[in-house]
Amino acid sequence: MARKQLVLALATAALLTAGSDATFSQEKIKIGFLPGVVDPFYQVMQIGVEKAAAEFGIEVVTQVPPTWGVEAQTPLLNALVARGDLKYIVTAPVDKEQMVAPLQAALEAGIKVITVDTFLGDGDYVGGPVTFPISYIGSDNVEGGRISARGLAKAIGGKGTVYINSTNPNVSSVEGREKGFAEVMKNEFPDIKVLGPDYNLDDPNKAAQQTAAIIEQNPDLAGVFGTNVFSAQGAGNAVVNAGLGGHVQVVAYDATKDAIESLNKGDVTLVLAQKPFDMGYMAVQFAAADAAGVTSLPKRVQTGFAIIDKANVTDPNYSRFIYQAQ
Ligand code: T6T
Repeated sequence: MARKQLVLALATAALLTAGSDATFSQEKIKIGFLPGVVDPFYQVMQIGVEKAAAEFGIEVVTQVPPTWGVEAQTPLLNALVARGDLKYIVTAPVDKEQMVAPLQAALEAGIKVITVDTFLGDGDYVGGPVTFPISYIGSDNVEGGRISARGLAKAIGGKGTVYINSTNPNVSSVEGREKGFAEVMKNEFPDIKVLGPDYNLDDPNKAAQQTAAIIEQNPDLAGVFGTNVFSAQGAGNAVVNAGLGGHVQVVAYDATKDAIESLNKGDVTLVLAQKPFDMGYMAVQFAAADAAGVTSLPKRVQTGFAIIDKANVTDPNYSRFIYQAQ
């Protein structure tokens, strides 16, 4: 009898264990996706996020700020945290200092953070001032700025005045681009004078107005560097509206269809494509890996670029990186 009871107890325990395992494996991990703003770059990133989520059986809750800024991003973050059912947040912090406290609060509420495209602090999550995110997955934007500077310098023959139009200060991505650009111009091209950056707050109309004013004050302007989608779009439009398309050289960060059209028309010299699909896909992979117990995820992943010009724009090895929301 005692033996029978023991067998029954063991069988029940085994069933319970199996039951709880089964329940555990059926429970979908939920993650939040909070990009910087509505734009073609983050739309492609969202495609990467959703593809990986479908493959890993993860549920994604997406919130996209309508405008760029801490005021727009923070309430959406707080709402994601308040749901109480998210395990991870994949986000592009819109300010490297001001988004630290709200994201730290998310962590304290039990949500792990993965940053994509932009980072917190100085981006060194091992030895820097901010180390709590699992990883930064994005472009090496300082290098992207250097590439842009060399491309623009070549296009203008190594001398003249160039102008940087950018979005906001304190955003790791565009700040890196401005820094890399200015550094190369200073160290490698002493005959090039750099104006700006002016900050357009991610508004293409403002970017166009600012660039038009610069063109007016500097009739000899040789080149323009637009550090992201809306900066390049606005600055490029100002150049064309002034009748200077193809005369003032434009380097555009971000491979939107608009930028590629301008490249084909000869109004833009060089387009830097980032890899937002990779950023989104890998961030979700990282969440899945972390949830599965992986402990050796790299704290920084650089996703690289495709540098597109008129000569390679139809080559599928390059054109595949043009941002297309499917
Ligand atoms: O350039 C991208 C992104 O890398 C940057 O952080 C913000 O602007 C974009 O989203 C383009 O609009």
